[in-house]
Amino acid sequence: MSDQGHGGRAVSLALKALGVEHLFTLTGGHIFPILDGCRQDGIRIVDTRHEQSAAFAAEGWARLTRRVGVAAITAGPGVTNSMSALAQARFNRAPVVTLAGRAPTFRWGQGSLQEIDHVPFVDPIAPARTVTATDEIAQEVITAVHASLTSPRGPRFLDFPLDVLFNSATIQIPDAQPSEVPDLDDGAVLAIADELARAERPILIAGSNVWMDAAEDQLAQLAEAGGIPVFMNGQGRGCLPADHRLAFARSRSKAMKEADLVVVIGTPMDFRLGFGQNFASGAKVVHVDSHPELIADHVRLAASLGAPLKASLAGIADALADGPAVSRQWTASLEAAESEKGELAEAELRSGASPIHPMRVYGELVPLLDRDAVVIGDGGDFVSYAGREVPSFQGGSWLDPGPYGCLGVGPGYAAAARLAYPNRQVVALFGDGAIGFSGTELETHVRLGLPVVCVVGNNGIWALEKHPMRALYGHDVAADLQPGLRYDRMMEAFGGRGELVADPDDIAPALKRAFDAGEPYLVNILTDPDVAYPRSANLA
Ligand SMILES: Cc1ncc(C[n+]2csc(CCOP(=O)(O)OP(=O)(O)O)c2C)c(N)n1
Ligand SMILES: [Mg+2]
Repeated sequence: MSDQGHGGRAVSLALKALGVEHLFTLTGGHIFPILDGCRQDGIRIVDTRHEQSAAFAAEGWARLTRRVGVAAITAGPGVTNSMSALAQARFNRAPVVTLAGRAPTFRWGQGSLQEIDHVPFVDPIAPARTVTATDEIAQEVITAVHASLTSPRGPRFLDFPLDVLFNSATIQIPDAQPSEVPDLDDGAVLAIADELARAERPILIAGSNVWMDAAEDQLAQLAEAGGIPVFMNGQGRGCLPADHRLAFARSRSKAMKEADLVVVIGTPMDFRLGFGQNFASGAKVVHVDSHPELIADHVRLAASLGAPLKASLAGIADALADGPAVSRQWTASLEAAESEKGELAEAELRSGASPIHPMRVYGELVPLLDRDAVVIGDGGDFVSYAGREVPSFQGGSWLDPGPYGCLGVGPGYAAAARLAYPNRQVVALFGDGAIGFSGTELETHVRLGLPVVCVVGNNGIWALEKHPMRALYGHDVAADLQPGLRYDRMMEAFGGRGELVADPDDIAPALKRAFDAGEPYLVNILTDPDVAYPRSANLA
C-alpha cells in the first residue's frame, strides 16, 4: 500500500501494519508528527508524566503481552530521561522500540534546542540508528520492531531528525517477511535428555524466556515426562501454575544445594542463581535458552542448547519420554521442605502485631486475588515478601524490575497491564521509597481511567538498604524517609481514591473496597520498620 504523508504517518502506518495498538509517550515538539500520525491512524496515545514511565510502560507491555512495546520521546532530555528504562529492557531482553525526536539535520552543530547525538550513548544499551530520509522511515520502524522481537530480543532505538519527521513523502509499507526458524540441534537435545534420564535429583529452573517464547506447555510436557520438580523466576513465574504438583518454590535453596542436575531454562545464570556456581559440588549444570548468545560462558556446562524454547523443550521431553522418572524420594523431600517453610510463614501471614508485619499484608491480599491477577512489584523488602508469598498461576501475571532492579517501574508497568488486560485485577505493590520515583503517574492512571489497585507498604524507610547497612556497619545513613506519609492523600489529590490502614484487621476490608471501586485506588498500609527481610548479600 502507499500513501502521501509526513514522517509521523510513516511511523504510525508502519506501527499499524505491525499490529501495534498503543504508543507510550510524553510530548515534545520534536515528535509532534508521530503523535499526529498515531491520532490519525487510531493508535492509542498513552501520555505519561516522565519519559522513564513511558519507556517502563512499553517494557511492561512487552513483557506481559510478548508483543512489541513502543515508546515515543522527545529529543535530548526525553532520551536521557528514559535511559534507565532502556537499560532495564536490555537486561530483561524485552522487545521494546523507542522512537525519539532529534534536532534538525540542516542545522546540526549550530546549537539547536535539545541538540545532542543520542546514538553514541544509547547504542551500547539498545542498538541505535538515526533515520536519515522520510521515505525510509516505515522500513526502519519495521526492521527495528522485527529485530526487537527476534531472539535474543531486546530494545531498539531510532531517532528522527526534525526535518526528516516533518517532511512529506510517499509512504510504502513493505509486506511482512516470514521469519526463519533455526533447525534444532538433535545432538544437544539427546545429550540433555540423557543427563535428565540418568540424574537422581534433577531440577528445572524456568525463567522469563519460557514465557517470552510461549513455551509454557512444553515446559509442563518436559516436567511431566520425567516427573521433574520445577522452580520459576522472573517472567517464568506461573508458566507452570503454582498449584501444579511439580511446581516448587519454598524449597528452592535446598533444591539448589542438593540437586545432582540443574537444568536452567530461559534465564541467565546471574546472581539470582548464585551465578550457576553454588550448586552441590559435583552437580551437573545444563543451560537451555532461546539463543546461543544467552548461554552462560562462566559456568562449566554438561550440555547446552541455544534455540527457540518451544521446540527445544518439546524435543527434550520427547527424547525423555521413555527414560526413568525422578525418584519419589527426591520430590517427597522437597515437598516436605515446602510444607515446613509454608508453616513457618503461616505465623507471619496471620500476625496480629502492631505496627503491621509486612507479611500480614500478603496474608490478606493473596486470598483476594483471582487466578489471573496481574501483580506488579516496585520496592525493596515489601516486594521481596510478595515474591515469596504471591503465587502465579499463569505466565505474564507477575512483573518486577528483574535483574537490573530499577525502582520507579510500578506505575508505568501497571498502566500497561491495565491497558493490556482491562478485565483482570491489576495490583501494584510499592515500597514507600519506590513510589517516590514515579508517584506522579498516579495522575496518569486517573486521567486515562486506569483502575489499578496500588498497595503501599509504608515503613518510613528504605528497608532493603537500611537493614543491611546496619548489619554491616552497626549504623545506617541516608536510609530514612518521613514516617507515616499520606500517600493515600497523594492519590486523592490526583483525583483517585485512597485510604490509610494502621490496624492489621482493617487490611482486607480496605483491599476489598479497592478492588470493588473500579477506579484508581491506593491503600497506604503502615508497616513495621523493624522487620527486616531475611536475605543474604547479593551485590556480587
Ligand atoms: C533507581 C534505584 N535507585 C536505588 C536503588 C537501590 N534500592 C534498592 S531497594 C531500595 C529500598 C527500597 O525501599 P522501599 O521502596 O521503601 O521498600 P522497602 O525496602 O522499605 O520495603 C533501594 C534504595 C534501586 N534499586 N533503584
Ligand atoms: Mg520502605
